[in-house]
Amino acid sequence: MNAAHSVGAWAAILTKALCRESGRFRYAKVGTVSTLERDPTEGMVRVLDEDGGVVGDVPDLDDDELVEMYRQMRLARHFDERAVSLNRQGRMGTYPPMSGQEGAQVGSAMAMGDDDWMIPSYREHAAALVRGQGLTETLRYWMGDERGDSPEEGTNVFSVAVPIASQIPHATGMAWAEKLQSDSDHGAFVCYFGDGATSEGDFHEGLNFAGVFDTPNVFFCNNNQWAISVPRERQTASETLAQKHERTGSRGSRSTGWTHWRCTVSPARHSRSTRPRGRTVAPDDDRGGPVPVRCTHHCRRPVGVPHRRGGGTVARERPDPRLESYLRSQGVLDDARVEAIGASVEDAVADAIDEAEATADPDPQSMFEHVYAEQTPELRDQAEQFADLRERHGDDAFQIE
Ligand SMILES: Cc1ncc(C[n+]2csc(CCOP(=O)(O)OP(=O)(O)O)c2C)c(N)n1
Ligand SMILES: [Mg+2]
Repeated sequence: MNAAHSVGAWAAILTKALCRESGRFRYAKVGTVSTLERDPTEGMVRVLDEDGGVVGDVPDLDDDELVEMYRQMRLARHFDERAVSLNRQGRMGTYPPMSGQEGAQVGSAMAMGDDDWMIPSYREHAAALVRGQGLTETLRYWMGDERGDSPEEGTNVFSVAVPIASQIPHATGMAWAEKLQSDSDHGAFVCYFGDGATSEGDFHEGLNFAGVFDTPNVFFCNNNQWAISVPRERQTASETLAQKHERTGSRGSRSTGWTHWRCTVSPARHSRSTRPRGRTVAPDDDRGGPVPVRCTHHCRRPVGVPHRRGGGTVARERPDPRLESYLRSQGVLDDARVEAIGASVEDAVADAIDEAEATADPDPQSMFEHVYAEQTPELRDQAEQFADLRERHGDDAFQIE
């Protein structure tokens, strides 16, 4: 078992432990470690060793929370594997896998309170799941049905953002709007993005604005070490990604209980031999953070459409075995319970796939309805042209073989 296990599982636990205080995010300024330049043991805070033995302070989370975290990570991983398989079988379109990042996603999402908002990129399936976004909806979305991107009322999950970093100014704007309505009682707006997003103008603008207006944001950088095929060390000359935050005047919360979590992560060190070496968060060392490592391709395109493989396809590490070992050693999990969790996870995903595939396709015309509240003249023209083409050639002419 290698260090990537600590990465996922303890990213989840420590992320949650660090971020939450009385059900709300609290200030925890964390940073990054450059992937190649730093000693991987520097500043390392470890809780468990490879075999699940305790080597640090175990965060104060009760057994039920830890088991739920374990279950959610297994569910997310199984969902991811099935989704990739559906894609390979031509049953689903593009799909961005998140295997290797489920620890950071599950931990951070479990740290959120009911009134917090999650503003995702395109890869936060596990975090959205924790927030209550249905697996069926996530599948529908990646099958090309926009209705899958309309989470139920109360889940507080914002739309998927495919344009890199575009969700960051949105998150800042949402938080600012909320703050203008109530300066005292509101949740945090937790915005997820990748390491590559920190090279975008939207990232700097969004964070600058958040600093100036002291908005209730948490910026959560899931540094999986790659922007498609470009490794972290070639994306920026900045020693750390966290440094990019510092000029925005990041600071802690005022009186409301929410805070800014300037979170940029990357304790996972990616060695040339593809053996990632992990480290986890230290609340007081001002460095570290959740530690995802992308364990598979950037995304899965429809069958027949090649995608440059790029890097990041490290061994398919799982975040849950170390946590499982620990929970077994505490008498919290045993074979029967682990098996039951595995079976329930498989059933849940199988049911979601059945349901998603049984859902009638949306009206193709509806794709013109989701961009603006009111259609622009250009979109109206396109919608009319499309309707005309459908009438003349039939919908079968638009099917992708
Ligand atoms: C504005 C914009 N530019 C380029 C792209 C093409 N693109 C899709 S994913 C990606 C890399 C993003 O990397 P990162 O932010 O690290 O997120 P990850 O995919 O690793 O989660 C790029 C450049 C895009 N979607 N949007
Ligand atoms: Mg990335």
